[in-house]
Amino acid sequence: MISKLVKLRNNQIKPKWFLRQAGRHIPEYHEIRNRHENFLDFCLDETSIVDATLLPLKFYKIDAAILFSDILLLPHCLGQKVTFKKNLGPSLEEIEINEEFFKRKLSLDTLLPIKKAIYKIKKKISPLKELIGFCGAPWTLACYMIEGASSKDYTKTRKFLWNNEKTYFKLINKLTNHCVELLEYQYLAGATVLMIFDSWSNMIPDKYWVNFGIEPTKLIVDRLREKNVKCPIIGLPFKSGEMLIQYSYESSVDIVSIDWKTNLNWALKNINKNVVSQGNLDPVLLCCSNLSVIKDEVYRILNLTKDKCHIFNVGHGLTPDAQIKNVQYIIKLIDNYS
Ligand code: 1CP
Repeated sequence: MISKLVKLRNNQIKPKWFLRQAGRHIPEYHEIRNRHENFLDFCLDETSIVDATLLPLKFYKIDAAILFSDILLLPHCLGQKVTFKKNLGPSLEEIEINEEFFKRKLSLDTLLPIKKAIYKIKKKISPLKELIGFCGAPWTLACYMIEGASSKDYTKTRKFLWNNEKTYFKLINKLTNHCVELLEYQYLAGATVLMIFDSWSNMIPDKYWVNFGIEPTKLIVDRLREKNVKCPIIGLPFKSGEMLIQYSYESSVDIVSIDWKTNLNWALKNINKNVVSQGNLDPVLLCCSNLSVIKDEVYRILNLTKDKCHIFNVGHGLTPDAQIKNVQYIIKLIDNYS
């Protein structure tokens, strides 16, 4: 499987790309964004998907394009209305998690523009570059679907869990199946790496961490392998603390994303040695005006990962105020590091 992963494991290549690289920090992004009033229309417009996906490759010498999409397309394809209000983030229609809901099918037809966009992107990028498709992990999707919005603590979701444990397990199971469908769809269209974002795994009550933080991801990866999906799969268990270690052994992912809060030295010593690591740079550093501060941090990561299989990346998404020249500076530092 996956000659590039083997090369990476043998430390022959040091790949780099940036989480949320296509987004709001590049001025041209806003020109593409402004073609559409509704963000989901943007995510389902073939030309805009192609343009936004390719945009960061015009500015940065990076090894991967990340498909311009959003994890909340999945609830949308399940018939839950999703809207994005400017500066307020997503808003999801309140739904009843009842028998009718459990019968709903994922409307893959809605995703046809994504399939067509993937074909086009693949024709336009070098075969040496990866195209990363992705989905939200079941726990994170459930958080948005129940809470109805972003939240600091997902109280409504956790209350729902404690009051309706059985239904919650059923919901996670349903979302797990849909994640498999969505990722397989992206893979068959041409994505060469898949990623599972568990952006709110830090909200999983400890009692349920294995049930909701590890098992669904393991099921997704194992089912994709049964379906002959052969590409590398990345997991991002955001701010999972010590659970990162168990996740690296038991989730079946090939690559584990290390967030910016985690001690990289500790993580590298303790994670499964068969798993490739990615990330850890604080994305906020890319807004910093002092280049020597940036250099110190980049070197800290490069030195710690010198003899390891590590993909250089940020430890969470780039923020809208990230500076293009800082990203370019970091890429130069990585390329010149020996
Ligand atoms: O930016 C890119 O490189 C493009 C691809 C991309 C990705 C990988 C977007 C476009 N969204 C995502 C994933 C995503 N979406 C995640 C997982 C990664 C992470 O943890 O950051 C999450 C949690 C979302 C949900 C989401 N989409 C939010 C809420 C974030 C929160 O704090 O709760 C928001 C605001 C969005 C909208 C969105 N998605 C993507 C962009 C560029 C935007 C901004 C929309 C705009 O105003 O233009």
